[in-house]
Amino acid sequence: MKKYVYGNPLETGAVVREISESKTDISVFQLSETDEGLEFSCRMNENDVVYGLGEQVRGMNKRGFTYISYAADDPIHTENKHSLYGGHNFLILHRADPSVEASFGVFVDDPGKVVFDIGETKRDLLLIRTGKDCVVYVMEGGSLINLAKQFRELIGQSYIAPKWAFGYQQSRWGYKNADDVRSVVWNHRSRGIPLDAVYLDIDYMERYKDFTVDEERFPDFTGFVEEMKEQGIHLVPIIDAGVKIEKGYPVYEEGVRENYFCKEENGEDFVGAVWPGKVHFPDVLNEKARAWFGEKYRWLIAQGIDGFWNDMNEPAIFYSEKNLKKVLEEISSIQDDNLDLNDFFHMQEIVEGLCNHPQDYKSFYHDMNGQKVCHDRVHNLYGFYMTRAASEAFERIAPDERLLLFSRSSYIGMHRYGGIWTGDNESWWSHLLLSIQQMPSLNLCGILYTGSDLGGFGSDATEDLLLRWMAFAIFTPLMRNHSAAGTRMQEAYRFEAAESFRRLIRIRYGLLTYLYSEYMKAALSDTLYFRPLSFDYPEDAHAYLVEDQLMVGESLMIAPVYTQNAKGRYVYLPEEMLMVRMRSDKERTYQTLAGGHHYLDVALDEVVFFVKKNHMLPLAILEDDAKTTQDVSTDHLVWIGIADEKAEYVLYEDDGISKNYAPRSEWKTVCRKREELEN
Ligand code: MIG
Repeated sequence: MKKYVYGNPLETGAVVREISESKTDISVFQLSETDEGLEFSCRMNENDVVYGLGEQVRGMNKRGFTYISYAADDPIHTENKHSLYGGHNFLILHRADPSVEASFGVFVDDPGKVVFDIGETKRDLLLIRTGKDCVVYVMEGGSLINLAKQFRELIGQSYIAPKWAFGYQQSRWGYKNADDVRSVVWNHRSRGIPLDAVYLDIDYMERYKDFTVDEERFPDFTGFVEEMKEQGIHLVPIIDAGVKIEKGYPVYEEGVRENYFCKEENGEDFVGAVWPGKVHFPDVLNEKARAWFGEKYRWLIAQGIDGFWNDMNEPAIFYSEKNLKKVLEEISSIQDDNLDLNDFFHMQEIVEGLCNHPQDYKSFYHDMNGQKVCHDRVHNLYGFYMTRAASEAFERIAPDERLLLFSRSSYIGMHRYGGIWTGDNESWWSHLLLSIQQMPSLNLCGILYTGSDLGGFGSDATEDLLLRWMAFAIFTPLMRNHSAAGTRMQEAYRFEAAESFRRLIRIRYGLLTYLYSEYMKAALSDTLYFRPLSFDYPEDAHAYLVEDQLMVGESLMIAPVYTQNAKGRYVYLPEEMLMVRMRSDKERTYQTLAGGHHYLDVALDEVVFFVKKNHMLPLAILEDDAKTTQDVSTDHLVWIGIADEKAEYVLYEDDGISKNYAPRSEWKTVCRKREELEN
C-alpha cells in the first residue's frame, strides 16, 4: 500500500494503520493541479469495472456517471443525483486484463468535496477531483477480495451491533406516545410476528429538543422502557444534530457557555434552523465539545435505553438565520413588482434554495485542536464525529455492553463507531433495487451494519412491494421497517397478507444463526458480508455484469425479485448451486441447478436463495411462539447444503451482547457429510 500526501491535510480519523509516506510520484494516476485543487486521472479499458463509493445512486459498477462526496440531506434518490448522505471516497478499479495493467484500490482522504467522474465526461476516463490538501492511499496487487481487505485493514474494525439488533425492527415517523408504541408491539405479538425493537422518532422529544422526553406523551419514561424490555422490545430513540436555542434548556445553555457550538466567522454561535426552529450545531470536531455532547446520551441510557439513531447530521439546515433574512428582504423588495416568469422562477429558486444552502456550509467554523476550520472543508466529517461522540461516550458509560448505534451521514472511518441506514428512500420498486446495489458498495467502505428503510420511507407502500422488500431485507443486518409521516401505514399487520409477513420474518429468525455468524466474521476479519458475484467468481466474465444478485456470507447467493407484477426472474448461477425455496421456516423445498441462466418462479410470499457447492448453512428450528432473537436457539440446527463429499462451515457464536468477541481460535468449523445435509 502506498500513501501520498498533498498540501497540509487535516487529520480526519479515517485511517488507523500507520503507513509511511511514499517518496515517489503516484503511479496509477496522472496528476495535475488546478486553481481549485488536484485532479487525478487514468484511462479505463472497455471491460474494466469500478466498485465502491459506498452510499450513492446507480449500480454496483459505478462507471458512467459523476459521483460527488458532499453529504446531502436530499430525500429524492433518483439517478440524476450526485450525492446522498455520506462521503465514501474508496473505489476499486478492476482491470479486465491484468496482463496489461493491475487492478488497484484508491482512497482519497479529503473530508471536503471530492468529485469522481467515472467515465461520464469521457467514457474511458476516470477523473478524481480533490481539494489541495489531501492524503491518497493506493492499494495494489491482488484480487478484488484482497484489495478490499487491504483497505479494511487500513481503516480498522467495523462496528459490532448487539445481536438483538439483527432481529426485526419497526419504526415510523409518527408514533407519538407510549400507547402508539404499545399498540405496535401488541399487534406484532398478538399475530405471532417476531419483533425486537421499536423506534422513537422526533415526536418523543419535548418540542424536538435532544435529550428530553415529552412527559405528556411518555409519562414515566423509565417505567415504559422497562415495560417494553419485559416484552422483549428495545426502544431506539432518534437524536438530531441541531440543539434548540431556548433559554433554560441545559444543553443549549451549557453549549453556549462553554463555546461548544460551531461559530460564525466573527465568533458568534452559528444559527441554523431544523426541526426545533433555530438551533446551534455542537462542534463535534472539537474534542471537548464531542466529549460533552456524547455525555448527554447518558441520561437516556440511565433510563434503560440501549440503542440510538443519529439523524440530520449532514448537517441538514432548513435555513440559516442570515440567509433567510436576505431572502425575505429580496422578496419584500419585489412585492409590488409585476413578476415576469424569470422573476417568478428566481423567487421560487431562492426560497427553495434556503434548504442546505452551499453558502451556509461555507459560513461556519469548527475548532479542531485550536485550529479554526471552515465547515465546508470538513463537511463530510460531521455525521461521523457526531456518531463518534456517542460511541466514545458509550465506552465510558457502558464499557462492557454493545449498544446499537447508527447514523444517517457518514465518512470513511465512521464504520468503527456505528452503522448507517440509507436515509429517505421511497416506496418505489427502483429503490428496492437501489438498496440491493448499495449493500456491497457500503461493505467495501467498512459499513457492515446497514440496511434501507424496508418498504420505503416516502410514498405509499403496496403489499406486494413490502413482501418483495421483506424477502430481500431478511439478509440485511439492519432489518427495519420505517416510513414517513403522511404515507400509508406499512407495519406488517396492516396488510391482508399479515400471515405471509409473519412467515417471512420468521425465516429471518431461522437464518439468524447464519446471518449473525457471517456478520461477526466479516467484522472481525475485515471481510465483506455482501459481495458482487465477481468477488467470488473472478474468472467468470459474466459475474461482473450481474447487477441484481449478491453473495451473502460464505455460503449464499441471493437474487431478489424487485419488479412489480413479476412472478419470478432470471437468475445467473456461476456454478452448480442448491436452490432453497422457503415459504416459512418450516416449509422448504430444494432443487439442484446447473450453472448458467435460469428463469425461476418466485411467489410473492417466498424467499429463494442459493447455496454454493460444498458449502452449507445452519437453519434454526423455531418454536411457534418465537418472539425475539432471544428465542432463537442453536440446539436444533438443520444444515442445508450440497456437497460432493462433505461441506464445511465456520460457525461464529458468542453471547451477542458483551464485547467478549470469540477469537478466531474459538470459531468452530462444522463439517457434514453429503448424506447429512438437507437438500
Ligand atoms: O426531516 O425525524 O431520515 O428517517 O423519520 C426529516 C423524521 C427528519 C429524516 C430521517 C427519517 C426520519 C425523519 N427525519
